[in-house]
Amino acid sequence: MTWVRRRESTTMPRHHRIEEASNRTDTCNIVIVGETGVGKSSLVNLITTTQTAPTSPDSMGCTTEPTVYEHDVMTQNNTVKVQLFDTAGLDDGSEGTVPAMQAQKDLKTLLKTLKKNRGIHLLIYCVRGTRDVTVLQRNYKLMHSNVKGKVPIVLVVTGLEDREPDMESWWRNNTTSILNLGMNFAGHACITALTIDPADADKLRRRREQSYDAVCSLIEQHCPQNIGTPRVTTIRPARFVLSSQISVTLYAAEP
Ligand SMILES: Nc1nc2c(ncn2[C@@H]2O[C@H](COP(=O)(O)OP(=O)(O)OP(=O)(O)O)[C@@H](O)[C@H]2O)c(=O)[nH]1
Ligand SMILES: [Mg+2]
Repeated sequence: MTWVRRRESTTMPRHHRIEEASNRTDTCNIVIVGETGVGKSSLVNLITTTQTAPTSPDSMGCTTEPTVYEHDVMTQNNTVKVQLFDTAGLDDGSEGTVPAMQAQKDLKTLLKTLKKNRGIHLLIYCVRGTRDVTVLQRNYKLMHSNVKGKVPIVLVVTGLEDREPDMESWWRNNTTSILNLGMNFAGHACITALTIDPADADKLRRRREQSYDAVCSLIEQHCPQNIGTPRVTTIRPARFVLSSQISVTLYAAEP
């Protein structure tokens, strides 16, 4: 498996890096969108089984500009080469690190750049399971108006590590409200994106594993299967148990 974070470059302006990524013909382009602090960057780390995307509990906003992460997602039947576009939180207000208007403008520019080049294959709307569903409508409308039904939008609900009887019960309890609010998702995953450490209980580990599988399955279902070929095919690693060692291995594989 190879893992590459697009590195910051002092010589190439940011829009060129996104432009370059948007021109790649061999990847599935996935854009992750949502409010500040809902777990967008943690979701990147869940998918890539690394801690490379910076995360923070700070309500002021951690991700300040669109950042692209390249990864081979291994599913049960396939390997899908993806570019994950992590974005700034949409609801920072005017006080946050990235004011709401700027975050919306950056998102619009990113989506436009991708559309003009190789396209967007999947939009992930990342939300926190503790929030009332009525507040999800505003950003859903924003995303929908940007892609006009041409790109599947899937919902990823984070923060469900303690949800009983299971994480999926969030969806069962909220499906009707979501439909009544006019939100139509092509798929969903109810997850925890919490980082696991060796001292965590088995239940949390299992839920994190389920979360990984659910998100990879969403990607497999919604990304075209015939984009490019995997760089290297490996046996799925023993994730979470040896996460720090795996990070080292992944970085060692960087070209
Ligand atoms: N309990 C819990 N915490 C989570 C989960 N996912 C993320 N977090 C925590 O929430 C905080 C914010 O996570 P980030 O991944 O930085 O959120 P973000 O959406 O990228 O935030 P911005 O970049 O600021 O927009 C961090 O402290 C994470 O550890 C989850 O599923 N459950
Ligand atoms: Mg972030």
